[in-house]
Amino acid sequence: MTRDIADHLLFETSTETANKVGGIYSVLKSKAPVTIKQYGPYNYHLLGPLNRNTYEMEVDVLPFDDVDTEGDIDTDSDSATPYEITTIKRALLKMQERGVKIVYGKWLIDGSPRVILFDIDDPQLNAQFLNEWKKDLWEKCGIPSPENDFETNRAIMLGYLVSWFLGELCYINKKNAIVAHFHEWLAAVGCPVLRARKIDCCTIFTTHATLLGRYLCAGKDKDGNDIDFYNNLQFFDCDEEAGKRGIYHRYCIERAAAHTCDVFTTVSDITALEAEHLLKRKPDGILPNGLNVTKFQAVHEFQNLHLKNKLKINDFVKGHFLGHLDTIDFNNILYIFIAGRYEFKNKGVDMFIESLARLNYKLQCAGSKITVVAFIIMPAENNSYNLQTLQNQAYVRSLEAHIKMVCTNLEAQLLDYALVKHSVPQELSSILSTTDQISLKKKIFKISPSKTILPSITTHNIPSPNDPILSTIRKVKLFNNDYDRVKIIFHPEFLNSQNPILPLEYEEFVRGCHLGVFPSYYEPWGYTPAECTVMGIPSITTNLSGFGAYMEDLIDKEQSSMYGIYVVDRRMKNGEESIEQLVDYMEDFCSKTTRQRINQRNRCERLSDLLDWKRMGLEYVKARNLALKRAYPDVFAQYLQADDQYGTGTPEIERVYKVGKPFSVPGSPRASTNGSQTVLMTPGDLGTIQDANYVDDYFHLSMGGEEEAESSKQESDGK
Ligand code: G6P
Ligand code: 1S3
Repeated sequence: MTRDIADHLLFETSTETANKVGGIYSVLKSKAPVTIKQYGPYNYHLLGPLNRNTYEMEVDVLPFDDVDTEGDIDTDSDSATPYEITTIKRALLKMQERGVKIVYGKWLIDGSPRVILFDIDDPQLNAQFLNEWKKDLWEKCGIPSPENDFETNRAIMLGYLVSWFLGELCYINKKNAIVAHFHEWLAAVGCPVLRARKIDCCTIFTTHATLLGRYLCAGKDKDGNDIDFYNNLQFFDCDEEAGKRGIYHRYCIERAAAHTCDVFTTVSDITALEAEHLLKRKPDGILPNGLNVTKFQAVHEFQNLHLKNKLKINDFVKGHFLGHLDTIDFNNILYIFIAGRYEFKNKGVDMFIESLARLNYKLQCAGSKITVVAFIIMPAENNSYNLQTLQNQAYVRSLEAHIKMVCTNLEAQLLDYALVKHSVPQELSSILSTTDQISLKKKIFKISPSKTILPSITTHNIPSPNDPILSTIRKVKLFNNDYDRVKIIFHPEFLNSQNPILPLEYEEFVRGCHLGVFPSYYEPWGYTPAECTVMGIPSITTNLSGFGAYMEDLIDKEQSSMYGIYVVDRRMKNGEESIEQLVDYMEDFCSKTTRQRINQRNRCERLSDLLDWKRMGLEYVKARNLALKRAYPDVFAQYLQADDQYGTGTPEIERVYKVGKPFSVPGSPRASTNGSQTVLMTPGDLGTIQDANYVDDYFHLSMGGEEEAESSKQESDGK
């Protein structure tokens, strides 16, 4: 059957669609504007499970029963409900008739993409279908699923519902080609099922981490030693390793998705290598993660934000270190942090703490006057805030409020004094009323902070006696003593502006800090350092993280620290050497003057274009084109011929986006940010989507290119 591949429909499926969990939510959300720009409002939908507790905050619900369920569908693009939407709604209605509960609506984010959320937790639906589908998955795809793996059961429910929907749609909609893109194994059961059912659509699977990779990196070998993952990639017996960890069935789903999709991708070179060995298929290319970069009108604005938010962190630190503030100079203080999901080894928290202890020692030996406050923001089991933290913060806030009140009185007294005496009072007591003096004294002495109680290393009560972070802090003896130049604060919850002790959104907190430190061992991409970069905050990462390796490929090694991009080598160096390198980077950072830090932040922020979806999104476009080409080679070839108006074999729009110069040669940073139309390609071995490297493989790459071409022309014309 001939389907229109240029006017295709795109469906992206993930468990994080309109459901904030982790990195994939950030990918989908930040990518939405460029995807909508390419597809318009009707050709792009995101699918996922319904989170009954939160969907109302995420989605503007729309009706889908407002279309006729019988008769021909108007293909006129000007009709009230476009053909694409009518067919989608009809498919949903068919499913609803059979008892599936569905929420259809617009995701309340930039770009407002449409979402379809299936209630996979509905007990009735589970009772009706789960066992049947599990049996089918075994019989048709050879994938086993044990009785009580809740997560796998949900993955199966989602996979079958998505396949059902796409099957219905293909039957109703005979016009548009369909691209189904699945993110991560949890959402990827649809890949093998669609293939087994021979549904007329093409599929892409993107793995954002492999199951086995994550487990192996975090685990120990049989002798209790850390597993040397990257040097043994090719030697793992994957079935056995998955079996030993009780995840064989999940691994089967992941591997089946990788092998049954038309185009297999991942987010970085390092994860591609891992996938090739652990999932036994070399990815067709890399889809690196971008960000939706918003630029300030004035360059200095982000610097002002740094100062504003730093002052808020200062307020918190004043409370936390109450009784010890005489040992902290707020003109000489640096805030550094690590943040993310609590994966002690994978996220490099072990290395972070060890290097902090060494930095502390070095700063002490050098007689440094600097104070480094290192925050660890990682959710861990806790029983709310500890008393000391709450009391200290409450005391500082109430003293602050009281002083504000006294100052109001003081203004009037000062005015009177100046008018009457025509001079400046030499002593505060000469203008401060006795009542105010007494009340202030009482307030100040209400809490006499004890010097003997050290500032807490955690803000919360953490019940586990073996918490890895606390145990390691104890081991390296970073106890926030007065003589310590490096202080540590473990905040075992994500931040938000309602937080009673540190009322900041995560973004505000990052802006207020000086340096993010993310020495990950297992990090397929790593949004945290990327986010730092677009906010102009320097960061340290590793060449085992997708982001770190990506930046290392783009910026000359000798120059990268000037841009605030420090990459620790955890791949070729041993653990000890990597820690020393991390300490050196932090020490180097501590030696900078304020001016140097300001300049570094400016340079860092200028890199944000490298991470913008406007560039990164192109790899997604290529992946979809490659999928269409593989699924419909003849139609694809015909389309290209028809599109070749200039007889050059290159469709016009695509030419605008061709890469200007190879990445191996230019100076640093290696991609032009001067508004030219060249597109950044994914660096590295695998690089850009394979097979799709030829001009003939592209068509319809419009992502606002014309607009951009015009605006950069205007810029160069000086308009
Ligand atoms: C921003 C502000 C400056 C301030 C500086 C402090 O750049 O615009 O006014 O001096 O932050 O930087 P620091 O690295 O010392 O926090
Ligand atoms: C994964 O989330 P994670 O923190 O478990 O996907 C993210 C989005 O692609 C990626 O940034 C991260 O490195 C992966 O590990």
